Amino acid sequence: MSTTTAPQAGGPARPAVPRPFAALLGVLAVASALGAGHLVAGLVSPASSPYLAVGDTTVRLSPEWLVEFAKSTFGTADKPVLLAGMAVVLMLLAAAAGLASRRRRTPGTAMITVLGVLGFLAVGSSPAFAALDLLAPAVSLGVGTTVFRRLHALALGVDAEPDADLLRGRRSAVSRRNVLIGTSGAVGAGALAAAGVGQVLSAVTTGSRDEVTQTIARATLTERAPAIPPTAAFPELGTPTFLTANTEFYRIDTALRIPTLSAADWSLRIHGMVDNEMTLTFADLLARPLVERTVTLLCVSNEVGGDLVSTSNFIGVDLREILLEAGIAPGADQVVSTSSDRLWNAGTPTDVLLEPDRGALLAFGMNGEALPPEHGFPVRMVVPGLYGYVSATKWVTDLEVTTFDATQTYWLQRGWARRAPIKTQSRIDVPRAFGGTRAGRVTIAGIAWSQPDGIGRVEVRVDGGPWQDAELATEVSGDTWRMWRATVELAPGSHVAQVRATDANGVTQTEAKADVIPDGATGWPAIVFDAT
Ligand SMILES: Nc1nc2c(c(=O)[nH]1)N[C@H]1C(S)=C(S)[C@@H](COP(=O)(O)O)O[C@H]1N2
Ligand SMILES: [Mo]
Repeated sequence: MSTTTAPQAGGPARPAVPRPFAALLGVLAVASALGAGHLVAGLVSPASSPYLAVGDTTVRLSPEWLVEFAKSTFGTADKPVLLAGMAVVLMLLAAAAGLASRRRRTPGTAMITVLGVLGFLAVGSSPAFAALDLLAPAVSLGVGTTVFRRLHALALGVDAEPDADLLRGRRSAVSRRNVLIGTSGAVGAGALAAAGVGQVLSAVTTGSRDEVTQTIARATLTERAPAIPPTAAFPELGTPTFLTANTEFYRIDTALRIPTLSAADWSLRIHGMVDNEMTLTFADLLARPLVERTVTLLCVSNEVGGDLVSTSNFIGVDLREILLEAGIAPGADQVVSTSSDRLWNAGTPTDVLLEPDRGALLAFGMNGEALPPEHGFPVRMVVPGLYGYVSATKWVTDLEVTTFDATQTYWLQRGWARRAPIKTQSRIDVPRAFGGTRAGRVTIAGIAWSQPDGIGRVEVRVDGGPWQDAELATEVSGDTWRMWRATVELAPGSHVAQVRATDANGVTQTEAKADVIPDGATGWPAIVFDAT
């Protein structure tokens, strides 16, 4: 059995790689390039895999009609279909590169280099590009050209010594062929193994908190939170800082075990009374306009004077726009949001979510980093102006558009109200309750809130005397708390200070005391303290 091309008449012909081997060389070179690139990307930065980057770039550069066509034809399989299609095209190009190089390796090397450069361009043009991302395409290019050169030399050898092989009775030709087959098999297996290990590593790092934090740092926000002026808070007096540090943010949930879902595995299903059922992945969120909103969150269980209130810059996407895309059917008055562990849900009034100025969010960022696991990583809901139990679902993975009559959510089954807008409230932070202060000029300071319109006035009084206007700190937004302070003249002894807030529309918080259940505590905060 001859595996070689017969020498042509009229002079010593250049040895040529047998056709099947030629095609195989090209395929193996490109496969090892992609495998090695995927491996390095898995170690360094999953999105920098040249193969995936080319796929992402293809999607980004595709016309809208093509993307829509792919989605409607293949549904959620559109990405696997794209990647498989890319693999077929790449392997055909690779085989062509090999076949073009039966005698000289220059044409194949050139084609493989062009593919490598495409990988560089795809990685480099990614919206989330960082310099280290160039490592994977660089390794790809190096491995691809090296494998091609080495295998090509080996394959030429199969043809190069026909006469010597004849002299040695073909045994050497057969073994050369075997060496080539063995080496090819090893290279192919190595390429697959590298790709597989890269895939496993990517799954570990893709969508980790660190990765999401990096993505947030690089992201371009279409709406930025307002700057917080230093005059917005008086932490030096003893009120909270305007933004609450993530580690200080109050925490309320029923979770015994915090769900540990990576952003890569996260998806949100939007279904029920909608025109278009949707499933959004984390990548889908990142592809939307990203907004940052400063919101003060409150728990309905906050007692008058309590500390279940905190403020954060939340980064995410506008929830109203997503609901409009889903198309809410008439009659649907509730959106039920459920966490990934399915152990908790909340029902939010549809009309509130659809208010143009409400600013409801699917949030994944908190003060510039990914949500901490205990605050809902990877994605939670935030609706300014509603208590958490009817709006702020952490680890959210399911939104069902339905009616209040059809579904009773977690806390409603336990006696809490359907509708739970945050009530206008205030709190005295200094002096500390039952604490002491110096007699004479005494500063009383604290916070007040009235979402979404904001605070118009705060008054204090001491020992049942006349109400006195407090000085209001600079307002950041109606969706956040507002600090206030007042100075009073006090003789030594025990005193009672009281506060009451009035909203921007002139409505003063009620004096009537109410328990936290069913829809939030009311009453004027009061503290007792000593002046000495
Ligand atoms: N999955 C889930 N989400 C949840 C809860 C919960 O128990 N489980 N508690 C809610 C309540 S009652 C409040 S007040 C807020 C608190 O959010 P935080 O812990 O980030 O402050 O989350 C809401 N989201
Ligand atoms: Mo809550």
